[in-house]
Amino acid sequence: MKFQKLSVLGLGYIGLPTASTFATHGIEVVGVDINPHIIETLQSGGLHIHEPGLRDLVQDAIKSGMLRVATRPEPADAFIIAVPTPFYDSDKHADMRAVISAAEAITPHLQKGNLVVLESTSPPRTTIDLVAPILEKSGLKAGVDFHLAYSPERVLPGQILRELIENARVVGGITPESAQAGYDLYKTFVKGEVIKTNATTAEMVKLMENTYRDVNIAIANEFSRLADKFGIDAWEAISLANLHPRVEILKPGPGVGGHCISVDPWFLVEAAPEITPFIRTAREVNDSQPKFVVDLVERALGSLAGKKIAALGLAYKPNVDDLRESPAVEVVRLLQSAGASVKAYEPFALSATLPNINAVSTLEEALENADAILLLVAHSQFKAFDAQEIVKMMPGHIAIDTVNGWDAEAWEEAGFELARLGVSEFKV
Ligand code: SAJ
Repeated sequence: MKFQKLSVLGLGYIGLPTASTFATHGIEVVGVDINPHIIETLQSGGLHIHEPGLRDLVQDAIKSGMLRVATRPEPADAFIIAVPTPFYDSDKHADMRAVISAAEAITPHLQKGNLVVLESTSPPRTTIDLVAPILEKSGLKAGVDFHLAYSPERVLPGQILRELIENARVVGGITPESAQAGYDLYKTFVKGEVIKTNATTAEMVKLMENTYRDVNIAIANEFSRLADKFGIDAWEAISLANLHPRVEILKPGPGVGGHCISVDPWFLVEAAPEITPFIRTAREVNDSQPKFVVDLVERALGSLAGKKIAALGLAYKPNVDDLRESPAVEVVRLLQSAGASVKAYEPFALSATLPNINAVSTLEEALENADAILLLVAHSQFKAFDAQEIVKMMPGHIAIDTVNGWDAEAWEEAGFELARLGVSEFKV
């Protein structure tokens, strides 16, 4: 199938790079977002999200005339839905309202022979049970009059533009013809393999990938607790275990954040709670890791009440500016509730404001008067710290490393007492 015009609904971390990449590969693209502020920002040459290389790509696409942005969709050969599917906070139910609205916005424009692809991470069977019936209100039949497919994005924030083109891509159709139509669309720019399957399998693939990672991080976190209890160094033990040819343990840390891995496993638990106790437990282990870190800090400091702590990093992982679902933010909040006074320094997001968090804009400010320095994110610039310099910048001599970012000998030589996650030195 040949595509001349495409409409991408949702211009966020996935939709905008996808729309721009299609536009720079010869397809006329209308990028749609319901948020007029985003449309105005893009039209005036700005960008509402941070991703290396994205600004240039978007500008090239807009200047070439192949990418236009608008608040409503218009008729096209194909439609891609790339809107967020977050969770309701309290009961962990998927919030599918944006997917429903996007499908409803496409329906009046749907024509015979069109292709619709859902990319948003969704519970199993969403394409068939939720999206198809909405689109069929057009009077056209899914899989007969128009093609319908699910294709998950699998790109890593920070490397989206490269991974979008190079990663293998799964396209699941509600019929083999729909899968083929999706294949033809993504082959416009995907250099990795494009594999055809059915829609529900493709939905499950995405959820299984992120759940696999979540449970593997949970076991690493549990190992860090066991190491602490039995007086060994978890990092050393993990690296020794990983010498085994069939073992690859991930890294412990203050918890799992971001809008993907800390969220996606809940789609499976919500869809089938009675047969997913393991996935649920892994989520709970990772969600309780910030509390474990706070206990570690308390042991290192004796007590938390009135203590001044410089917290380094608020992002959900190293070298990104994304603070969503960040365990570092949770650690800071828990420390404050326990009576500590925390100054947080996040060099990747200096202008971010978070309710009730005292984010400072320089390292000096974070460290003045501090009793302890707490490493929460393994940003390269934090790992490169010279302990001899840091010791001169703060009155306290306690350092806590939750990400194995600092060399114990160097920090102890500089005069610090170093507590490390997964290394038992401060007994309960
Ligand atoms: N983390 C650990 N220990 C580790 C690895 C990660 O504690 O050994 C933590 C990180 O610090 C972070 C969280 O896990 O808080 C997630 O980080 P990540 O780098 O593992 O993944 P994301 O969330 O940035 O991106 C993931 C990717 N999925 C997989 O690797 C299976 C990406 O390919 C997906 O496209 C993305 O989720 C998504 O959008 O779903």
